[in-house]
Formats: sequence, C-alpha cells, structure tokens
Amino acid sequence: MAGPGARRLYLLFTPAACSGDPWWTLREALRGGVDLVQWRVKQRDPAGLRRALALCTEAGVPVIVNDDVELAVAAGAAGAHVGQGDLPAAAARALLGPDRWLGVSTHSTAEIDAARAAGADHLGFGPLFPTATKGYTEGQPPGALREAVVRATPLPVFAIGGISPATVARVVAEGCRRIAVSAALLQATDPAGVARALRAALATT
Ligand code: TZP
Ligand code: MG
Repeated sequence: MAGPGARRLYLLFTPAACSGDPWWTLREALRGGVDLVQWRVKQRDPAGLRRALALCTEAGVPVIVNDDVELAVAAGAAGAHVGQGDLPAAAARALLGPDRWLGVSTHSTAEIDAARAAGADHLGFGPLFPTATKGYTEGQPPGALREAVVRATPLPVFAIGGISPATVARVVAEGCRRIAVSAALLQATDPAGVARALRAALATT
C-alpha cells in the first residue's frame, strides 16, 4: 500500500464529535476523497476501531490509531500517531516495528528534528489556526508551515488545526499539500462535498 506521503486528506475520526451518525459521516468522507483516517477516541474502543477498519479497508484507505500504539499493532492498523505528551516517538517506533507507520505531532522546528531522529514517517504540524477541537486559541505565525515543510523534507507534513474549505488556501499558499481535519468534516451536513472541496483546493498548484 502506498505510504503516508501518497496521502493528502487525513480525517481525524472521533465518533463522538460527529454531528450526524458517525458511520454515515465516515462513509461519506471516504466517498468524498479522504485517503487517510486516524482513529481518535478518548476511551479504548476496539470494536469501534474494528468497524472503522472494515469500512476504510473496503475503501482502500489506511487507518492510524491515535495514542494507543499497542492497540494499533493488535488491531492490524497501518500505524499509530503520538503527540509530544504521549509515548515517546522512539518507543512508539520500537513497538510498531519498521513496517507500520509512525506519525508525530509537531509545533516547532526543534520538534520536527526530534521526530525525524526518532524514526517518524510523517508529521502533523500546527495548529495552523485556533481550534476548539483541541482548545488552541492561537495558530502558528505566517510562514511557519512553509518552514516546517522544508525542515521535514523528505518526510510528509500534514497541516492541522482549524482547516476547512474556507481556510485551506493558506496551507497551499505556504507550500503544503496535505491536511488533517476533524470538525470541518465531522460536523458537515455534506461530508462528501466538504472532502471534495478540500481535495480540489489541495490539487491546485
Ligand atoms: N492537533 C492540533 S490541532 C488539532 C489536533 C489534534 C485538532 C484539529 O481539529 P480541527 O477540528 O480540524 O481543528
Ligand atoms: Mg496524543
């Protein structure tokens, strides 16, 4: 399966954050062009993860488990994602082995360097904009995403935080073509339409 660098639109899937039926939301988001999914829940829910994996596998889309690296391995997910306060990236890499993907959240060039050294395959960088989803009241300053993309190369960087069809132009303007999105998709009345709009914006040169 093509690696994380081949992916553009990464859905952070939290069933409890969906305004409609979560499984309908996931199916619609996949139909609209989501090509990577993160299973992101507070309470361990292996049955929910299995259901998400089944839907995504049918769509040919890999699933990455947030925080819970052991569950990612046990469930046969494509990989795991860790933040700066989670299991250290090097320990996550050791648990995942060389073949599963490791994503790491970063907020600065120093964190990017450390994540690379620890064996990350791909990075989140943000928050690009303030977002209630994670309680950020300030976004990264102009130019920070561009610098992050250059610093991370050859690792792919997914811009994150407050990204929607109304804000995605800044991602593209800063030379990034990958985004991770929660609320704009999970709270959409038309998740497929929003996913399509985001994909179209990312496809512009
Ligand atoms: N990390 C930085 S911002 C964020 C995470 C997990 C939340 C992104 O969610 P949204 O709803 O797309 O702003
Ligand atoms: Mg985390």
